[in-house]
Amino acid sequence: MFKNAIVRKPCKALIDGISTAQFTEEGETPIYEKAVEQHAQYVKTLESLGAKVLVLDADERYPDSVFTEDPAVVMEGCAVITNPARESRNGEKEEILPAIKKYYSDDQIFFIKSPGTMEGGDVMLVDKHFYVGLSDRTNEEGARQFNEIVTKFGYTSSTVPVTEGLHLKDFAVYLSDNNLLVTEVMDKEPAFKDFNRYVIPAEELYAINSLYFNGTVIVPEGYPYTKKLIEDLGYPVLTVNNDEVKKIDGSLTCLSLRF
Ligand code: CIR
Repeated sequence: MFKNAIVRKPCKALIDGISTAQFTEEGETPIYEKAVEQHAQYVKTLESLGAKVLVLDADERYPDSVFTEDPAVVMEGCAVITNPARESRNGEKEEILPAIKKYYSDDQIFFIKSPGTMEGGDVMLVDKHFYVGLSDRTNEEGARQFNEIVTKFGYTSSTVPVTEGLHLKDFAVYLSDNNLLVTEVMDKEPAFKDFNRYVIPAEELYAINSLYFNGTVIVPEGYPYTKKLIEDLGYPVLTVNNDEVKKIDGSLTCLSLRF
């Protein structure tokens, strides 16, 4: 069960967030007011599922700071402050630290150090095993340091290549009970061969990043195939409109740290 979540309010500078238009048309920029409303809905949804949510103030210095999943990875017993690869995001690691310190003591907090890079969007936990995506944002050295840290706390980790875009969890997401949502490419990934894999069609790519939270799955609004598939698997489903951060490559898991 997740008891806590850490989120950060969207800032006005959100319109300058990094975007490869992975999920939208080139040139679309988020509308700040709408992003604020959608974010508040996201927080309410987590609260309705039993989370106590720490809502951090917007930070105008970091356009992408709404994506609290990336500058840290949290688990039972330990937190890892990552080293975001893009310069415009790297300082987010300092800004998330005080929030992490509210829940973890100094001897439970570890740091990925240069030349290692990592972002939480590349880190997928399945029971006590972490799959770490090697991507533009997370490198071998970051994954090596991460492995060294988490093994001390009873976890294991292995790496998976990310070849289709930003982060691992844009292309493979674990729900529970061995169920994994995947792209066609990730369906063929040897590391995932023993999962019950559900291929999400390209037109619903964005909905792969659905969020399993305390027995319920939160699905982005507007993806009927994925919603039905998850319902048919027996999960209660809630939907959240995430259209504004989608324009800057942000998905549902990106918006929180959960533990
Ligand atoms: C970025 O490019 O870093 C942001 N615009 C999107 C980050 C999304 N985060 C995530 O998938 N965990």
